Amino acid sequence: MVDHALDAAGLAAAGGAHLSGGPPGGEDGGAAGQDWLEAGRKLFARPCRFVWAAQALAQLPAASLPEIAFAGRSNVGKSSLLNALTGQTALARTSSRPGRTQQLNFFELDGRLLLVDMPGYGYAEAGLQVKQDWQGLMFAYLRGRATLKRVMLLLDARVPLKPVDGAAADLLDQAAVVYQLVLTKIDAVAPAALAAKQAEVAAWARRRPAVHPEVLATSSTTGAGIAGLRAALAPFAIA
Ligand SMILES: Nc1nc2c(ncn2[C@@H]2O[C@H](COP(=O)(O)OP(=O)(O)OP(=O)(O)O)[C@@H](O)[C@H]2O)c(=O)[nH]1
Ligand SMILES: [Mg+2]
Repeated sequence: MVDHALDAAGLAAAGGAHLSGGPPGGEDGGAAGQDWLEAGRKLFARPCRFVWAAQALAQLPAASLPEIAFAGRSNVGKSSLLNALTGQTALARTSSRPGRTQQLNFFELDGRLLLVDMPGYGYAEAGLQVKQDWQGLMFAYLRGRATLKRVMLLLDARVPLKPVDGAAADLLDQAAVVYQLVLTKIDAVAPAALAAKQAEVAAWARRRPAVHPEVLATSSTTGAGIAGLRAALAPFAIA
């Protein structure tokens, strides 16, 4: 398993405390933005491997490296996004049927960052017990994990926001876990619809205290926005 220990100073130096996690200047603007793009490109070109799966809180790996969790409704494209980020086709298992990921899956990137693929919430067809188990684990993890630096909260660009998305955002706001909204599947919407979606999501986020102001837009299918997402995550990796 992961054997790196980090103290608070190390985490601050890694960027969790003083870098906001976004490439300053945006994906195409400014020298600092370009630096993060390059840092993200290099980081995600490094090996990434599955290290752990947890089905219950007691099974979580010891907190060590900074963690980035990918959360969102079932089928929103969390596992696909992890594969796109790491340039691997089958690192995380994906499926067209909701409910594919049923554990917290931990992936170690270059010994510098943990990426956590979460089970989806809001999966209507799951049995009540299964649903309560997954969601209980997911929420307990999000609320209580000391090394969790940021949650990427994924929203499907093709479908309206759902009450369960609001519930997840409420939980993160209450737990004061900084989270960033990431639209997925933007290849499947026309430019005008995407612009309307971005405005809708930005308005939805406006009064939420713990949300990062920048909404990212991605497609795991075409690779759109993936470089920007890598740049947003690069500041959290230990040096
Ligand atoms: N068009 C399009 N389809 C996508 C994209 N990303 C994922 N999908 C599809 O969406 C479906 C769900 O993808 P997953 O990555 O398994 O979704 P998930 O959020 O991990 O789902 P759970 O593990 O069930 O919570 C699959 O059929 C993917 O092929 C994308 O960028 N564009
Ligand atoms: Mg999944």
